Amino acid sequence: MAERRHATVAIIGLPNAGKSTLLNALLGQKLAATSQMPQTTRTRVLGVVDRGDVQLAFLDTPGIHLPKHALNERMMAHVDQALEEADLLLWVVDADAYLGTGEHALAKRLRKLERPTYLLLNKLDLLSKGRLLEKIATYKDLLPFVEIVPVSAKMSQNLDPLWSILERDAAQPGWLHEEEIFTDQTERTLAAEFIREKVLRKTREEVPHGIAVLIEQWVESGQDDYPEDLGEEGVFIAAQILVDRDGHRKILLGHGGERIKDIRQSAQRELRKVLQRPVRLELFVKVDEGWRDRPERLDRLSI
Ligand SMILES: Nc1nc2c(ncn2[C@@H]2O[C@H](COP(=O)(O)OP(=O)(O)OP(=O)(O)O)[C@@H](O)[C@H]2O)c(=O)[nH]1
Ligand SMILES: [Mg+2]
Repeated sequence: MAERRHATVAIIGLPNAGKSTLLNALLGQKLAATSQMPQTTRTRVLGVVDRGDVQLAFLDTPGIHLPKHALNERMMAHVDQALEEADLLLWVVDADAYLGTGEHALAKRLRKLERPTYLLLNKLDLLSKGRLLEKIATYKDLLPFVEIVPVSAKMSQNLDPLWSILERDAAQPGWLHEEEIFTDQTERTLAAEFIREKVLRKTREEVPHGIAVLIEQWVESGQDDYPEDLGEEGVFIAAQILVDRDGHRKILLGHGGERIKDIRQSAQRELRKVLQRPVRLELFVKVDEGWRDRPERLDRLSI
């Protein structure tokens, strides 16, 4: 039998490039919230895949941006930590967008780091062959990339070459994580993240950046206060959605409470799938001005 090997692989890049979509595609399971809003991911999310003798531990990270609040500083600290821990770096770019100053700044940083870096030209499904070739030419001299791989995270396209490359290059001896461990996300964290995802998908503009979700109650069947009509083996979840100001609360509630109802229903559906049991969800919207700059709040949110 061949010796076991592993690699910790950080998925990095600018906001909205498709990093979390890629993590979910690689895991074959939804672990990370994704949305069209930049700055969706706020922490590091671990997803482990064992392939034969090789264990690949992926770290999804927040999109790199200039921090305006303590929240964003913590997000960037998660990126720093992932860069430090990783053996290999997957730099995901939105190949349908222009290469700009953000990419140049990141390239400069990575050049100093001297870590094996792979460029993933994501959103391949949106590009013609001609444009893809142009993009490769535009990006290839940014850094001495080990490989450049065009992929579509959303459509799970062209992931096989990526797997082969990672299996080839994972060089650390042994395995880092136990066989049955595939993530560091708890059910509660996943629930909070997917509730936030639904808010991001159903609101626009500045509202989503000022939102956080706190799980207030988590009641399993058999415990006091469990709603018996939920059936056996279900879970009752009450969550608070924090907003930065009263105007945002009104937007979230919507006319006659229509929007929050819609958010609650789609989050409840998603949580049933993720937790694989009956779920009843209650949501409360609470104004907590300036929470993004209060360390104790950020601690409580585990950001
Ligand atoms: N067409 C297309 N869209 C994609 C692809 N991958 C991701 N997207 C979309 O791009 C948007 C951003 O995806 P995310 O995975 O949330 O991006 P991210 O890099 O994790 O973003 P942050 O967490 O904000 O840094 C979402 O609307 C995705 O559906 C792809 O391969 N093709
Ligand atoms: Mg993300």
